[in-house]
Amino acid sequence: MLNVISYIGLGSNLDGPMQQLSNALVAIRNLPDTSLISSSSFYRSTALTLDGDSSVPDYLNAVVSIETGLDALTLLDALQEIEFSQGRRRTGKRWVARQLDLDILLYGDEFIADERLNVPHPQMCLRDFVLVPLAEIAPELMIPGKGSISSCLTVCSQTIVDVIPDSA
Ligand code: ROI
Repeated sequence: MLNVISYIGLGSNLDGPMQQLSNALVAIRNLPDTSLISSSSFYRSTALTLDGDSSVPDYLNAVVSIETGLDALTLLDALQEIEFSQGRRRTGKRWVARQLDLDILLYGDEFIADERLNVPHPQMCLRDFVLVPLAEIAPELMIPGKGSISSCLTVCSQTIVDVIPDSA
């Protein structure tokens, strides 16, 4: 049963980001009870870091929308399994380079506050590497509790360097 529209943010800056994102798209397509609705282009972005460390490699970012019958925590489990299968090991450290990050940005219009999952993603409106690809696939989307993408874009980080043409 497919019913909830969810938006997933993808990011990678380790071990072949282009291939990481491409493989993740295939894996998301193959999730049970789920269909991929749309995927944004890939965007190269400078790493947002805690201390502005400029030696951190650039990221590749994208956003996809899916329609899914999985509940939010089952979806999270499935996405973490994809991250793991693509080499990601959680060290407990945040802000470190990673092979693959798959974040549930939105799950329908639900607000979720769980120790494993907060939706809408708490930082999504502060990050242009989320908002710019999201605006590409859903320009009219209203973010629950935050408003329009364009209003969020006026106050967020400026990391996007360029769009990779024909990458979606
Ligand atoms: N910076 C960019 N540009 N893109 C990301 O996906 C990303 N992910 C992260 C942090 C460390 C916040 N920086 C990022 O988790």
